[in-house]
Amino acid sequence: MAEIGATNDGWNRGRAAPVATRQATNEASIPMGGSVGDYFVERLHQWGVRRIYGYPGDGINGIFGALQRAKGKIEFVQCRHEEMAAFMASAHAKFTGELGVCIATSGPGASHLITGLYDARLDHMPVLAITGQQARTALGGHYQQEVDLPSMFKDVAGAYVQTATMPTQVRHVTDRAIRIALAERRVTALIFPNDLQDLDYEDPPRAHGTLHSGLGYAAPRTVPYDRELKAAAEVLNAGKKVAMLVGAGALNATDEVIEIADRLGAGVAKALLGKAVLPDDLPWVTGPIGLLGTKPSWDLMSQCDTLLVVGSGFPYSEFLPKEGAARAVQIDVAPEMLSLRYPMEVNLVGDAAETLRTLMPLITKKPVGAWRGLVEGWTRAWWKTLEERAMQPANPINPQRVAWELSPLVPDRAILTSDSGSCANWYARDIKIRRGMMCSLSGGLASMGAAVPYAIAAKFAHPGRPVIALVGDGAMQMNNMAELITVAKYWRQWSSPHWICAVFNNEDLNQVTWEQRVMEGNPKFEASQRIPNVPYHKFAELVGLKGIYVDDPERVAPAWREALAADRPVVIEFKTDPEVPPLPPHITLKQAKAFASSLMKVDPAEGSAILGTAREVLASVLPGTK
Ligand SMILES: Cc1ncc(C[n+]2csc(CCOP(=O)(O)OP(=O)(O)O)c2C)c(N)n1
Ligand SMILES: [Mg+2]
Repeated sequence: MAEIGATNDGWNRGRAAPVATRQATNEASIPMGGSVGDYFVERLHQWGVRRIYGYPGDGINGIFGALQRAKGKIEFVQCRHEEMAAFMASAHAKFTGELGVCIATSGPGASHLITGLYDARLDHMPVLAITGQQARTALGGHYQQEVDLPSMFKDVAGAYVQTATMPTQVRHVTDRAIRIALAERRVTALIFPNDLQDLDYEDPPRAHGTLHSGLGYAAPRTVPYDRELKAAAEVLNAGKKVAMLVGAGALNATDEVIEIADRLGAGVAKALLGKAVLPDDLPWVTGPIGLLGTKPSWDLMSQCDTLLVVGSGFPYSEFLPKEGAARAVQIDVAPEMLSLRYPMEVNLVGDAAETLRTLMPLITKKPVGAWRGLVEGWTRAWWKTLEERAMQPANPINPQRVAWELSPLVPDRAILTSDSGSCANWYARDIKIRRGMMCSLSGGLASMGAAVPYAIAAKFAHPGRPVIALVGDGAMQMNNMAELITVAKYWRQWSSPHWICAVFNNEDLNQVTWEQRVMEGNPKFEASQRIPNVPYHKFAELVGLKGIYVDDPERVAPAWREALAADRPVVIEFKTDPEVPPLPPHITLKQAKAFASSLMKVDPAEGSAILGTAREVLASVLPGTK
C-alpha cells in the first residue's frame, strides 16, 4: 500500500498541508467472526494506521488482545506514561503528516493522556485517542476507575468524542473519529466500555436507525477566488518594505515562500513551529520572532510597511507591526486563524503552497532595493552578536555555546526537538536549520516534558535519520528521564542508532527564574526554582545507553562529535550556567526597570554573572549603554 503520508520530503507538511493517511480503501473486507476489538483494530489498519503509542490496563484489554491477534499489522509502542504516548501521537502527526494514535485504559490512563492531547490540539495535529471504560452494566455506579470520560474529553477532543455502546455502532464511530481528525486537524476520542470490546462484532443490519459508513479521506485543494487574490496582489505590489511571517502552515511551501519573498524583496521571520520552513543561511531570513526571537525580526516588523503572514498562528501581537503601520495580507487554511493578531486588509483562505503558487503570477517583481539590503545587514550583524553571546565565558558552560557549536555539526536530514525552558531560546536562535531537516516542539501549549517523546516518535517514523532532543534538567526530571527507558527498550530495532538527548543541567527552572526577575521584578525564589542535581549521563548508562558529561567549554564541540558518532543512543549532559539570561530580543523600559528592581532586592545569585547581565539588559533598551 502506498505510504502517502511519509514520502521523503513528505514530512514537510504543516497545519495547512494536505494530510493523507496511507491509502484507505473500502475494498478490503474484514473477516467476520471476530470481536469488537478485532474489528476495530482491522478498521484502524484499513484507515492506514500502522503504529499506536500507549499503555495497557484492564479497561482496554479487549483491544490489546485484538492488537496481539493482529500479529504486528499495527505496531504497539509501549511508553512509560500515557501523557508521553499522547505527545508521541502528536509528534507522529507532525513528522509524518499522518494521523497520530494513542491508547490508554479507563480512568487514570485516560486522564493521563490529557496534556499530550492538548499539545496536539493547540498545534492543530490530527490525533485519535482510544481509551477503555468500565463495563456498560457498571456505568453510573461510582464504580472503580469510572470517570465521566466524554465530559473530560469534551474540550480537548471536542471535534468528536463518542462512547461506543453497541457492536453495530463501532464502524461508523471509528470512521467518523478518524475522518474528522484528519479533515479538521483536530483531536478526537473513542471510548470503549470493556465488556463491549469482547462481544462478537456485527455489521449494522439494513434497518432504520443504522448507519453504513465507509473509509477514506483526501485533503482538498484549497485556494481563494481570483477576486481575493487580486486584492492581495494589489496590497503586496504597492509595498515598498515588505515583511513576511511564516509558520507551521507553510512547512509544505518552502519553494513558494522563497519565490514570493524574492519577488517582493521581503525579509522573512519564522514563528517557532515554522523554523524548518526556510533554511537559516538565506541572508534575508531574520529567524525566530517573539520572546524567543531575534533583533532583526523585531526590526523587520517594526519598520515594514506591508506584512504577509503565511500559515502562522504566532500569538504575540506586540511583535507584529503597530496597528495601522502596515497594510497586511494573511494566508491560512483555517479561517478561524485569520485576522486574529493583526487586522488584515485581505484574508486568504487556502493551503500555503497552492495559494502562493496561484498568487505568484499576480506579483510584480520588485527591483532589488535598499530594504532587502537593510534586512540582510541586520541579519548579518545579528549572527555575529549571537556568536559573541555564545562564546562569552560562563560558569562553567554558556548554554548558548552548546547550541551554537552543535549547529554546524547537525547531520543532514536530522530531526531536532526542543523542550520548553531556556533551551528553547537557544534552539530557536542559535541552531541554523538547513534544507531537509525537520524540527518541532510543543508550540501552542509550550509544555515541559515533550522533547524526549517527540524525539522517540521522530525516530519511529524515520528510523534512519539522526534525532537530537534539547532538554532542560527540570524537564528531564518531570517525565523525559523515564522515557529514556523507552529508548533503551526499542533502539536496537531502529536502522540507525543515532538518537541524542542533550541535557542542560543548570540546577534551575531557569526560564521561569528569568521571567520572575525580568517580568515581575522579583529575585530568584529558591524554593520554587532550584532543583536537585542529578547525574543524567549516569542514569543513561544505568539503562544501557551511552552517557557523556561535559563541564569544560572547550569540550563542547568534541563532545557533540563523540555523541553524533556513537554506536548507541546518547545522553550528553552539559553543566550550564543559570546566570546567562534568555533575554527577549527587545527589552522594554518597563522590563528593564523590573529587572533592576529585582537586583535591588536580595537575589541568591547576587554578585555572580548577574551583574554583567544587568549591563546586557540595559544596553538593549538604552543603545550605547555599557
Ligand atoms: C508542564 C509545564 N509546567 C510548567 C511550565 C512552566 N515552565 C516553563 S519553562 C520552565 C522551566 C524549565 O526548567 P528546565 O527544564 O530546567 O529548563 P531551563 O529553563 O532551566 O533551561 C517552567 C517551569 C511549563 N511550560 N510546562
Ligand atoms: Mg534547568
